[in-house]
Amino acid sequence: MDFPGRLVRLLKTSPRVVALTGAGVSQESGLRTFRDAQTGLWAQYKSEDLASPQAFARDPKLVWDWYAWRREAVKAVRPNAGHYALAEMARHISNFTLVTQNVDGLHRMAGSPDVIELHGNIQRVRCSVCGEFADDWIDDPVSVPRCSSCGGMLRPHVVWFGEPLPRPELEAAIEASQVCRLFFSIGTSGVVQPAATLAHAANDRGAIIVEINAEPTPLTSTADYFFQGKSGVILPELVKAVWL
Ligand code: BV8
Ligand code: ZN
Repeated sequence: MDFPGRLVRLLKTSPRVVALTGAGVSQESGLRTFRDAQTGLWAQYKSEDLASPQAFARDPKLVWDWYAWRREAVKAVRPNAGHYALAEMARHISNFTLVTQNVDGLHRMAGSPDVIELHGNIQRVRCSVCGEFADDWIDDPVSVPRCSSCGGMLRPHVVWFGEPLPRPELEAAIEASQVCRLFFSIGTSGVVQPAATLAHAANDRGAIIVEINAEPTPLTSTADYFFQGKSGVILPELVKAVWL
């Protein structure tokens, strides 16, 4: 695959780089994206309706089981070449910040230990009352497992719609986006806020915007470069073109 010389030369100079990823980067690992997440018994629910404090208040067991189902789906897959290529980029670029909207933990598994998980991590569980993390719990068919400290219901350590993002992670992502020279937006439809503002924060300060996505998004008209296709194919090609 050919890449514009200007982009390759820029990457060789090891500029400050931010990469924001979404569900599309995990699609080639066999995980459904958010927009086409609902299959089988969950098909009758909109993701946004299950991923909210209101849904948990209304039917905690339904929401708990949905996350248990997704947790098993994540356990059954492995990172793909796109995840590994981003981990490789971090080895070549001194100031590389990887930010993800994904809760699947696949970036960590691919060797990106300092990935900023803006929306949490589905493998982690905490108490919905006292906030204490639980490393293990007893799943039973009728009720949501309880916190061993206060007896409150356990919940996934993810950010639900209507809930604020964790401040340290959000601030770190905004700061990095405001000073980067190159901003990659990869496998995200760019509709969920405030994550979708990061590319614009970078663009407003003159950064070069590179979008890699299977289809155009609201960001495409702003991007300096748009590579349409699969991130698990394009990212390894880019790494090869620049550093190998
Ligand atoms: C908040 C965790 C306030 C849970 C998630 C302003 C305007 C409008 C609405 C809002 C606004 N501000 C806030 C809102 C509301 C809301 C929001 O943005 N709604 C959207 C739907 C309009 N935002 C919130 O509620 C946020 N909280 O605002 O709190 C507040 C503040 C202070 C105090 C109190 C309250 C919280 C947002 C986070 C929600 N949690 N996930 C869980 O996972 O269960 S969001 C979840 O959905 C994911 O994490 C991800 O962020 C998002 C899905 O988006 P993508 O990752 O982009 O995935 P998608 O499927 O959409 O697209 C995939 C793309 O990949 C596609 O384009 C496809 O073409 C492409 N693709 C597919 N395969 C490939 C590929 N590309 C490359 N290669 C491939 N192989
Ligand atoms: Zn508790």
